[in-house]
Amino acid sequence: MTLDFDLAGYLAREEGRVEAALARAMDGMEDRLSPELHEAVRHGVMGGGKRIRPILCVTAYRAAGGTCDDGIYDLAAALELIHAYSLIHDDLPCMDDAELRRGRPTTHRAHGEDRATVAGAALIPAAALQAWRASGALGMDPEARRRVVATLMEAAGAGGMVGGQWLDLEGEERALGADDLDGLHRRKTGALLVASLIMGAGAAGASEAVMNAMYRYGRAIGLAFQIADDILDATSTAEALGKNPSDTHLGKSTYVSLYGLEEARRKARAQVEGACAAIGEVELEAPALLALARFVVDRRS
Ligand code: GRG
Repeated sequence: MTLDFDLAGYLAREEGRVEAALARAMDGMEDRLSPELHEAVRHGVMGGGKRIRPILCVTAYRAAGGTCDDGIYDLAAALELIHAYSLIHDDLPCMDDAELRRGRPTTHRAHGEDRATVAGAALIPAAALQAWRASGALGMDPEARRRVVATLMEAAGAGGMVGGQWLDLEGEERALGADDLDGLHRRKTGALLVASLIMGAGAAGASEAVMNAMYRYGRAIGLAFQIADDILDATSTAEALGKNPSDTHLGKSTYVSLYGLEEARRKARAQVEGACAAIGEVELEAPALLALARFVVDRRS
């Protein structure tokens, strides 16, 4: 069913619309930040990347019957603001101490550690405000708006990305078992991917069955995404990835160190099949979601 789907064309179109929404978000922050800090924020947000989280959000929205085509991109941009903050902070000297991100110097290398730290922090409330305002502009009722902001903040917080980051730091130089590795990545990487789908489908007023399918799809592609990330870190180059491979040097347990390359690839494919099955079970006509699930493991960066 996905064979005829023009994923490259779809990604190019969607990326363009996400970029426009992010540019609007950056303009909206300009009068509240000094020019230097605004530049650091822009460096972290506008520096490329696949934009997979907002693209999943708008794709889930449309698959669930959403029709307000422009406004959904402003809601989806809130996910990318959280993602951008996490990358800025993850690259800091006290974290991964990375030089390169998306083929350019990391935010702290380009703008200094103090500005990068504050720029990342500024993006967290900015994302919550972005989600609140965009959900209002979409005409969502107050309870649905509250849920959409709570979904984003819960995924970003201690039970999600930040909690996963801490487990990741604690796990350095230790050999983690399968359950610990899954638990860590369901929080660190998976939670925001799940939130992308739930926010998009929720904004469309999806039924409980569809929300449930989106949740299962998101959980599966979340793990597949991280397995693919570990495989790329082990097999690719800084030039192709736009960042330096770092897992070995940081002493991290990965799906490759735990299972080996071939088994890790098999596990990623199995998660993709599970994700597609979840969509099939509720009979959603969503070729873009099926194609995106495969993209998560076939991507080159
Ligand atoms: C509070 C100091 C402090 C640090 C916390 C929250 C956090 C920093 C880090 C979260 C960890 C993290 C960066 C998770 C995401 C991991 C991941 C797979 C990133 C790559 O995402 P892609 O491939 O990147 O979507 P692009 O560049 O395409 O957007």
